[in-house]
Amino acid sequence: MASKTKRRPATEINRIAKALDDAQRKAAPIAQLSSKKDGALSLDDAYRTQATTIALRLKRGDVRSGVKMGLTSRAKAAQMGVFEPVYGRLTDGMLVQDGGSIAFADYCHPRVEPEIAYLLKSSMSGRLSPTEAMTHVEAVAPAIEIIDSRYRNFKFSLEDVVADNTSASGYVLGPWAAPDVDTSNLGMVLEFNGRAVEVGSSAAILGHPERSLAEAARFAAETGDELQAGFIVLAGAASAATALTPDTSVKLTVEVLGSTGFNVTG
Ligand code: 0L1
Ligand code: MG
Repeated sequence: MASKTKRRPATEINRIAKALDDAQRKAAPIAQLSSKKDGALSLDDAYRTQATTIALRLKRGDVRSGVKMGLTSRAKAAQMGVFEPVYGRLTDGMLVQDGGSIAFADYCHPRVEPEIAYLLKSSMSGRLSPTEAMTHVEAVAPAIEIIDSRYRNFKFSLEDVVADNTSASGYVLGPWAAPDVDTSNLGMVLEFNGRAVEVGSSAAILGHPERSLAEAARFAAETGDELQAGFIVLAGAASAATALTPDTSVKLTVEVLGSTGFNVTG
């Protein structure tokens, strides 16, 4: 990830990471980094900032639980005006139990995305084909990602959103299935209070969610991260994201794989 922008000193990366971490904990969005004079980061520095925000979570007791791919479908990229897949990091503190609840007030402006999750049985890194990547997979599940930008108005540049851990905020996992399920073109329905808000196919995730899985291994190698056995890989959204509302029951059903969901309290 070469860049012409000067590499920022660690003190500056730490300051930006702390501002994003504070915004997340206080549910109080901040101005986009790129909107400030000299605020724009290189992509390298954005990934360094992301790693630093995760280090702050780990210091508070979270444990790394996996990674996520973002901006993987055309609908999603068009919604945000950012046309490049991105990579973020998950911790166990972000896991919302299947059937559990979150409080709307704990978030800046949360949205949800219908996704597919893979559970790794062995570590992987570097340039792998989707078939090679699948040899590291223990199981596959329907998943909902909760995203929440720490920037005002949910607006950002590519570098802004990478620094903000690609808006990663929460994830919900459905039942695990054997990895030989063909995930290339599964119907996906996201419902709010029993009403369909997004209908799509897993094929919208980079053409095949297994391609996104392989991309995660490449991103890990390029950003100095590690994909370990036991990690979850969220392959990315099959559609645009839908804004959450208080007092909402959210359910995702993925053909063959089954359903998962959670509730939003007011
Ligand atoms: O998971 C995603 O696709 C989100 C990536 C970052 C863009 C956003 O926050 O919408
Ligand atoms: Mg996502």
